[in-house]
Amino acid sequence: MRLKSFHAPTMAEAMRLVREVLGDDAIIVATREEDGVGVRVTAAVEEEDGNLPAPSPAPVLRFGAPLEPQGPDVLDRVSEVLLHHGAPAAVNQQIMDAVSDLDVRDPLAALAAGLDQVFGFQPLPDGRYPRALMLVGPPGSGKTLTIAKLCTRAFRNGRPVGVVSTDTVRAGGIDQLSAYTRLLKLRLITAEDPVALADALEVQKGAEQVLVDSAGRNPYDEADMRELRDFLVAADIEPVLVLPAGLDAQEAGEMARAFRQVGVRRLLPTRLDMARRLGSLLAAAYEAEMSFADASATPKVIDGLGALTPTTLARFMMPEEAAAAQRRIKQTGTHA
Ligand SMILES: Nc1nc2c(ncn2[C@@H]2O[C@H](COP(=O)(O)OP(=O)(O)O)[C@@H](O)[C@H]2O)c(=O)[nH]1
Ligand SMILES: [Mg+2]
Repeated sequence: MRLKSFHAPTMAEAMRLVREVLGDDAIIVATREEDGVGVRVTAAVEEEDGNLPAPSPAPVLRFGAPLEPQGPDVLDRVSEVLLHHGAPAAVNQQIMDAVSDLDVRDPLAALAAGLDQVFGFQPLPDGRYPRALMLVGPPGSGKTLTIAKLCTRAFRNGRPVGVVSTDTVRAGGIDQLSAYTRLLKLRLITAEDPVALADALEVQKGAEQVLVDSAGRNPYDEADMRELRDFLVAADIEPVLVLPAGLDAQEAGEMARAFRQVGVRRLLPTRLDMARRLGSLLAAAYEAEMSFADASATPKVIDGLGALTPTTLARFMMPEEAAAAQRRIKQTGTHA
């Protein structure tokens, strides 16, 4: 499900825009009066959410169906779920403020719409991209496995990518990745220092996309982060922070802020399959003002990486509701 917001002076105009852009199958998730400027309508269309092993879409109102105001139970449920996940109070408050302003009768859809208003969602490019993408983060966060997943995904879509590793100091840093690239018949170039990285990217210039693996960094160690920054300014490189789910929320927020200092704007969470509390991810994205990119939810290299959307994130946060929605769809064959 893809959510999109429309602003217009009147409700009729907003509905016309929804229909024009998203078609008759659009689902109205929420409507909101905006003082003095008109209305904001959030609508959704069903579409594949990559291959994250998440449950089904949330049941929401079909286009044209009358809007039912949300009951207090919707707000209670969203609030309960947010408390369970343990994000900092300021983050929860922002989400609750956004959700309270909406008319949604379903907790899953309400949470998705709230997340959509508070966070940015910017999936990694699939296809030609001018900047090399360098995955950065603390040791063991899942950078190398994610590079392998991205290579595999690109390979399956018939788009071989260029791969460079800068993780040359740690024993085995290269071996782990070269085992995957060999299978995919991709050439892995290693670059020991920023100058070598610039040269490696020059060599890979023809590739549709270049992925760069990096050594784990201690975000609180100035020398470590200076070294990372030296790599990042070597060429036109976009860093993406890889952070595992399940960390302490305050810690994750502080770590993400340190990576923001070296220019990171996108967050790619991993180990969604191994955590029941995702407050640390909300804290990281919120405090470091990062958008959510894709997410990893299995240790298997062939799948489990997909774009994180407000809906997929809400499903991971509300697995019970997501499973119930899945069962309803199986029984009735509809989302309504
Ligand atoms: N269950 C699970 N394990 C993961 C996921 N992502 C990474 N891992 C595991 O986390 C460990 C560290 O991953 P690795 O890619 O080597 O981390 P790096 O040090 O950041 O390169 C490995 O055992 C991975 O298999 C995930 O989404 N789910
Ligand atoms: Mg690694």
